[in-house]
Amino acid sequence: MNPKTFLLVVINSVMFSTMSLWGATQPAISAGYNHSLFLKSDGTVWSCGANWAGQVGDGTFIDRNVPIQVIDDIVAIAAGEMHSLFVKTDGTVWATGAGNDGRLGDGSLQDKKIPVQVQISGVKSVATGKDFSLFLKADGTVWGCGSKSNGQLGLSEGSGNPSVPVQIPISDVVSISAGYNQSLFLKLDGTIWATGYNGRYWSGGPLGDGTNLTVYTPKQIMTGCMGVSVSGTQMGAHSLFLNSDGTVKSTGDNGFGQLGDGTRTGRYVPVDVLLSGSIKSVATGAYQSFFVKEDLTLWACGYNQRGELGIPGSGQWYSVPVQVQENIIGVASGTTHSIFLKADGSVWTSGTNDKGALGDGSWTDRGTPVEIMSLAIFLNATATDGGIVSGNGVYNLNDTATITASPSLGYLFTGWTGDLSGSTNPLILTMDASKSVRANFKKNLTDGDLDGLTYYDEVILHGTNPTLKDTDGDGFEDLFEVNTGFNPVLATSTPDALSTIRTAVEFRFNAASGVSYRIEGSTDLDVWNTVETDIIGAGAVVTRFYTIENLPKRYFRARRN
Ligand SMILES: [Ca+2]
Ligand SMILES: [Ca+2]
Ligand SMILES: [Ca+2]
Ligand SMILES: [Ca+2]
Repeated sequence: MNPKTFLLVVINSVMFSTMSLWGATQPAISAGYNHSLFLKSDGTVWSCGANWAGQVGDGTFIDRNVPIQVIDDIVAIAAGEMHSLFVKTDGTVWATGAGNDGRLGDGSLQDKKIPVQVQISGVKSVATGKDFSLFLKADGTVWGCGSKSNGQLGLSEGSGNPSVPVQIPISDVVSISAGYNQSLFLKLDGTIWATGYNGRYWSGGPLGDGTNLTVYTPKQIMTGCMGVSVSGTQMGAHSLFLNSDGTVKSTGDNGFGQLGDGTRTGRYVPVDVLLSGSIKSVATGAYQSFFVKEDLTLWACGYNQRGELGIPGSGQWYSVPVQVQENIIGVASGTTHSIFLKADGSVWTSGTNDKGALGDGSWTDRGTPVEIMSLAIFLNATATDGGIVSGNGVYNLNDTATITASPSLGYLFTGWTGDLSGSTNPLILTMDASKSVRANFKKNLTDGDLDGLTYYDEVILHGTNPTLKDTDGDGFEDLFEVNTGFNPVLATSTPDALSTIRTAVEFRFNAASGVSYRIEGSTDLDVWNTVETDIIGAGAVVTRFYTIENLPKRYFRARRN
């Protein structure tokens, strides 16, 4: 098979969904057919791999096996078959690589070896298919350019491919994914819509509408979703749908088990991926599928031709997802190479490397992921019960971070553990490395007003004033009211001052038959006075009741006479 017919296409711009942005760009990775893009938190993009059409964007057509900085001020990236797209912070888009079919969107059909401006603005993310590009604007509209021959731009059949972006008939879109010649859209309401080529009869339907019919205008496929990814080749394509409940469905080509349903049967209607546990993001490669769980373990199924699943391999396939990595927050996969982004910001690559797509400085395939660079440093702050912490995020080297612990009512902040110590709060630190920090809280057990109730008891349990012994001013202290079942914050709920209270203690001992005993009492355990004497035992328990009224402390004992 001609490798060019393998064409892939990738994904994954969905990552870091749980992290807030604090002045730095969210790092991102993207894998093309045989090249790789890396977006650092400082907004620079680094690129390596196949460069025959200028897709690396370094001003040459020379393959690169070490990432080279090609553009800056970037917030989103996408690597296609032979072209690359970059979204700047100002919403403009820049493109490099193969220009035929108009996929670069600059109005030309020429290849470019350095990024040129696309004729569009207001863009927040991009996706790349084989020979077309998708642009998601901040207003929820989607635009496209390049090949439309298979319906991938949601436009009717007819001659002429747009070489500048044209609007696709869909709105309220929050996420886009492009396959070989398919386009999928996630709308704000959780529905997924699809348009484009829908597979051959043997390879399943990547659009998941139950047919193999090409779709020329976006069509609703799913509801209740929070993520989507599609990839494929000329031979077939498959899609993953991430449901809002953390489960995943799949459809399309299943030649290597990439649908994860335990079979190698192509599907036309979405089926359940056999993976339990809450999944937070999904990604697809040409013949592989990836699932990142909430616990940051990475699971994969499909074809592991050269280690592209993230585990050593030489042609194995997996029809049920297996765990392949951990501490993963992002993954991108091309045809036979993959990129893994770990929670500490490090980037790892594996798979085919004949064009340098792994960026490890060699041209040698890697069956086991190799660390090649770092995209960012992270502050990962967590909190114990009793409070929250802010300052989480991604930073550039030597950025200043402010981390603040905020105790809940009734709790106190006790200090930092992990990579920080002490109890300074807020804490200002220099991010010289990724840090994991825990803010510790404890219940506030001080009793400032000396009423016998702790601060926690007063503000959380009883609603009383922690600086006032008698909150409601009814003449009874808070603790007294709590102990006697009255309402300490309601003056009309108050103990009856004239009520009679009688209390007694029961005193019992085993009296042996025929033995004489006496019972003594004491208030200090020192001086004992006889209370009763000449009690003759009968081999049974002797029981007495004594009042303690007006005698707040009395002890009793029985002795033999
Ligand atoms: Ca108190
Ligand atoms: Ca009080
Ligand atoms: Ca009171
Ligand atoms: Ca009261």
